[in-house]
Amino acid sequence: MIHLTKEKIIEDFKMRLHEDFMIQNAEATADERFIALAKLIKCYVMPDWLRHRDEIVKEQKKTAYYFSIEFLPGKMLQTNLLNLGIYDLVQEALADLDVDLMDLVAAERDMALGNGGLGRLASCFMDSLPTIGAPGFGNGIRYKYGLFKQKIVNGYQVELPDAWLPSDGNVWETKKPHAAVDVKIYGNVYLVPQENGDLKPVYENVKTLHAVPYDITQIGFNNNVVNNLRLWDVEIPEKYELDYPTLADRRRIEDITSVLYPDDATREGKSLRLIQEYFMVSAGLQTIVKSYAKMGLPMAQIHEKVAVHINDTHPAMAVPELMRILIDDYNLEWEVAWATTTQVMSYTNHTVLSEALEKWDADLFKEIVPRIYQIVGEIDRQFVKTWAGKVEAAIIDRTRVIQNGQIHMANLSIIGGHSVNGVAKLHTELLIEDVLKDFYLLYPEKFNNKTNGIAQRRWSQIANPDMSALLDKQIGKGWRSNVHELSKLEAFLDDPTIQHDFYQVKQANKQRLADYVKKTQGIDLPIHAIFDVQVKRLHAYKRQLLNVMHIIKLYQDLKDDPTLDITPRVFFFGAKAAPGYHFAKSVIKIINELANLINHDESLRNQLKVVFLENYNVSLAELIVPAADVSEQISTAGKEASGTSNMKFMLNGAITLATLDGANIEIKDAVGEDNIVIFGMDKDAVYDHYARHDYNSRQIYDNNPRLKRVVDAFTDGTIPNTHYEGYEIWDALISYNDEYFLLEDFDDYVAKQAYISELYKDKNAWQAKAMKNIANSGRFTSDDTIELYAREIWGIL
Ligand code: 26M
Repeated sequence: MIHLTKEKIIEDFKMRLHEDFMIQNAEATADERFIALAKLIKCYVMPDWLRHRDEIVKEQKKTAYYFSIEFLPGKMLQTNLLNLGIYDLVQEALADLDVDLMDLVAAERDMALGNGGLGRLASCFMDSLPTIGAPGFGNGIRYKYGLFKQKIVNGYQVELPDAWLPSDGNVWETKKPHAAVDVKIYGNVYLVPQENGDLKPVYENVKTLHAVPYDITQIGFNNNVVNNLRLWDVEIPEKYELDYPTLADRRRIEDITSVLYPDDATREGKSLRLIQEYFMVSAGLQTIVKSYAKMGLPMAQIHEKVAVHINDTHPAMAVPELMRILIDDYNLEWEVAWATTTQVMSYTNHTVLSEALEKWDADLFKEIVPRIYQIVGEIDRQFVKTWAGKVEAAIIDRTRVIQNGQIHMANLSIIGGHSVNGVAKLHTELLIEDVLKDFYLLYPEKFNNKTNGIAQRRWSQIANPDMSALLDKQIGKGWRSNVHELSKLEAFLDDPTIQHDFYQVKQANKQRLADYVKKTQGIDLPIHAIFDVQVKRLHAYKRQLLNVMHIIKLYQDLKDDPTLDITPRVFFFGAKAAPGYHFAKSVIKIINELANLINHDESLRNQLKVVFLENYNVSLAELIVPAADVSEQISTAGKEASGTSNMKFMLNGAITLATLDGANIEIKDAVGEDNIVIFGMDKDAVYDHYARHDYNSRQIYDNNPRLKRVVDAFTDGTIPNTHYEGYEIWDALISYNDEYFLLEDFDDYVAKQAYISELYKDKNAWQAKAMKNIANSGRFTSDDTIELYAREIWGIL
């Protein structure tokens, strides 16, 4: 990057304000200043971006494209400044102008084009790809509305549109009209014989969508490498405006990139969603093939220069779409096209939940993408032909792409690629031995694990500046560029002075969160209490309800004995429920009413507080995670593919209270059993219940009076204003046999919570464990995760 001084930044910043807003700095709003600074950053990185692109083109470097229907970057200003190495310089320059950088940070809107873990992971990878110097680009959709904004009204979740995009666009993006491509949907396709006997598709009555890309630079950490996230928007080109004569017609088209589907782990077979998927895949692949074609190399070898990653099955149509382009546009033979396509494609699975497995009705598929439907049919036929007689017919029936009139997107992704990975060791094992075991029999060589990681710079240097300063003092600044140096902290775990320093940092972060809660909800929180946090999407398998049951138990204990002293606790929840997920919404209502009950009960003497944080998102996470003492990771063993907030909390010195699920297991391996609190059934115990069909929640309920009293609190009027919700929950736990085993895990959970309460009384012992967690968190950097993808799956390094 160009050499910058404070003076130059001041001069450039003022110039931007003058040019763009015709205003002096003194009169500018935070909004205007933010935009001016963001534009300045774009300008500063441009030479690096152009150079890196030129380098890739000139050296014909193999490039990976990460296709994802979701990206969840949150705010970008601080990361960009940090990665450019000008954070402090800019902060000082602004201070000279009487401007607080934090006011500009506050002015930026969260970019929330994702639901949760999967989208946030994609964004962590976007940060890490340029950081390791890899040619890796994102490909997604520029939704006009991101994940809904959550309001809590009378304890209920209300969803409002997230109008994140200003009318003149997002400052970080650059519209590239010259790079637009056309995407065809609907209509009829006929295969017409050519003179040479080849069949060529002829289209009739298609709708043509104009896909326009917007590029967002992705800046590597301190290395002058700049990559790109390309998000596609839809437009109606003048050329095709006759196809869309009415306003209603036009609106239907604009709808395609209008809103992110807010379902996480459940899917709805909506046609608009299928169009979104194809739109993004087709626009992305057409562009990629065009740029490969410019190299003048044979199409049959495209896999030597291009890798396409399918992030969950949502972009699975990349397989038939690449086949379509190679066969229809470049005249490749089926076998040749197939050989290269399967080498190009790779796929990550993010969940074992069967309700999340993406399937589409063949009729809908055929209507919307008729040519793709034909190709999928051929992929299916070839697959059956290949395996017929070689394996049991039943295996073929279970693994083929088209089954009972449905297209199975996971099957398509696995058959059409060379790599399938899970996102944590246990998750990959489960794919191999259970969920995808038939595929493992056919293609054992395709399976591999890539445990998730996180963008650690964001979750330490940006989110937790006080801890970062303390680390600098204790172990030097090297950890800022090499997180593995956090292990240097191992030498100080038992030093009481340093333990105390970390305790003070934590308390200061807790105060910041408490101030926020006071400001937004008017609740006073004692920061000497344990801050116990569960923030993630609301889902039955994540078991927020188990956490609630423990809170009810504590409440009952305190009501039974008004003189009882417990280690004070504040329980924090942050969670959005999918708008159609009734049960999840009932849990939100219960949490809010329970919070209301507890927070206003003076007889509890401030020993117990419950806070539901409205509209949990990336920015809020940056406030919450550094303030946590306890990280709740309590999913039913085997259900949470990995989890990534668990890694963020660990990095910030929280103690993990967890089941042996997802990456929790790897956290345990990293810190040792004494520095994490594990409870409940493991995956084998859960699977034994499945195999034996012997789980009986009613029996547990009948034989455990303490537990019975907690469960009955949902219906006996203990929690006000939750009549229907309470019965719904009671039914799920008792009448419907407690699908996620809350009752079986309850006693152990309560016991381990009691252990945590004891442990917290010994501040030094607690801090030693917290520091042990920080010291061993380096292994969860997404820089390393993505390097493994780059080397082992994509072959781009
Ligand atoms: C599908 C169809 C229609 C609408 C929405 C969907 C859909 C969207 C998101 C389905 C699943 C979605 O996300 C799954 C997910 O986020 N999985 C999480 O991935 C993380 C990153 O790998 C893991 O850490 C989490 O454990 C896993 O739950």
